Amino acid sequence: MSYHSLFKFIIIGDNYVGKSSILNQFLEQKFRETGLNGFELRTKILDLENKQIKLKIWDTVGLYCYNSITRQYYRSAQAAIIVYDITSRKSFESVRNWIKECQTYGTQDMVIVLVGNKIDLEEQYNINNINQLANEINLLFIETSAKDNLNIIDTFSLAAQQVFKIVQNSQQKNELPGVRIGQAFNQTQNQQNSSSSRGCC
Ligand SMILES: Nc1nc2c(ncn2[C@@H]2O[C@H](COP(=O)(O)OP(=O)(O)OP(=O)(O)O)[C@@H](O)[C@H]2O)c(=O)[nH]1
Ligand SMILES: [Mg+2]
Repeated sequence: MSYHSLFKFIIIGDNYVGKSSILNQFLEQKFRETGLNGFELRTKILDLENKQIKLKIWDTVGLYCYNSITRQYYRSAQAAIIVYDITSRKSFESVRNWIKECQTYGTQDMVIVLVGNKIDLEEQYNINNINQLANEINLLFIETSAKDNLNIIDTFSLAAQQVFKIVQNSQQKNELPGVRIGQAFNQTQNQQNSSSSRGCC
């Protein structure tokens, strides 16, 4: 399928926060109660202001012992989606570490979107200084529910919009930070496609 631009994302965050569930909801409009575990490259065409954007997204495993594997994927990613669980203070406290990982192993203009997932469990909300963190580090911030399909598409659209802006700015300066922009053609609003693969990006 033809597309206007290709963007690469990585989804990170502690174990069990719902990274794979967010991706499943985004790609397949499905939610499973049982967790999924593993590194996986997943792709989807996203419609962004009538442009077909191909997203390649690396799903990662949040356990510390997998961090060295995750680090291999930062450099090629234009955006990192950092997920925490709104019912888990520990997963929120890890956010700073995940940001540090992005700053250390990612590119300088990497877009970071902070996602507070499981908002359907609002009664167990356990985070209070989120706005402070988002302002302090100048992050984009959104709350989601993979279970109820709340703000899932918006999360990826938000990241893609920011990457698009950066690409346009660098094109004006004649720099291209590893993003391929093709000719837009055959654009239709409803052209959406999803697939999954375990191959290399
Ligand atoms: N209530 C609720 N449960 C969720 C939501 N998202 C994920 N879960 C559940 O949380 C658990 C962990 O979800 P996963 O998607 O496997 O988490 P993960 O971040 O991919 O975990 P790792 O791959 O092990 O790092 C699963 O039991 C999911 O069903 C949500 O939005 N609401
Ligand atoms: Mg997972």
